[in-house]
Amino acid sequence: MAGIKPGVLALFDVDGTLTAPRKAATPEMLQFMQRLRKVVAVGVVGGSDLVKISEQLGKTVITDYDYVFSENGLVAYKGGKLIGTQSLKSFLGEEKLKEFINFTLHYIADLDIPIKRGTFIEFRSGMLNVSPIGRNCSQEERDEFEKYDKVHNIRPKMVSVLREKFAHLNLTFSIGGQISFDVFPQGWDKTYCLRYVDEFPEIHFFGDKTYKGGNDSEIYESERTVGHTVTSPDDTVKLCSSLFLGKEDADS
Ligand code: M1P
Repeated sequence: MAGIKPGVLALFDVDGTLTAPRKAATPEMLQFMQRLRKVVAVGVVGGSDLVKISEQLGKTVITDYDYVFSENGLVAYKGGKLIGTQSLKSFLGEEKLKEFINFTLHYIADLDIPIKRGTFIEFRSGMLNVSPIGRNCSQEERDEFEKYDKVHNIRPKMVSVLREKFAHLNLTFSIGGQISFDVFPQGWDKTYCLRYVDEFPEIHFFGDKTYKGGNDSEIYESERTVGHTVTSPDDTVKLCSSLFLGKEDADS
């Protein structure tokens, strides 16, 4: 494990913390992370699947970091090797899954929003990702939907209907990005990944959505982590520089 401060892990959310939402990390950020790895162990934990995390952090992401936790850690990699997966299909069973998917697709079909594209439900290993506009919209359409949603609350309204209808399934609905929300069993939030890092007595977590209801809130509040709220990738670099690399770096 890399790092001259043994027992310390710096764990980062992706969107809004290492990158602008759904955008690729800058070369400077990727270099900074490798510099940090010389001092402490470094992990990333995102709500997205590995394909999207790789688009943002690079194709070699699983070997570039000590830990990579995609889907909140429901799919976990250590030192480039897969160390754990969780299956929503096995957990819920086909009948309950089908009931949920059917209802959700009907709800989206009846939804009157300016435009719709494709891939309204993405079936992942440990979660479903539901998007009213459809995941294969363009970047411009994605940005427009986000603005529209802020005014019309399409996702919050949909989540409250699904939460009530499927209360018996004890699901968590997490709005972490621009056009969608994640659905997974209670407890399968980002704290899930902490089971893989027991060996670290000191875990620093960095995230932008650390407020109540944000998809970083549970891990930020966990007793296992020292939580840090950041406002942008630049803020992340600044904070980590002063915490781990010494004061002068904070201003460079
Ligand atoms: O990492 C935050 C979220 O990023 C994406 O959200 P969206 O496509 O709505 O911007 C998704 O991959 C989502 O699962 C993830 O939580």
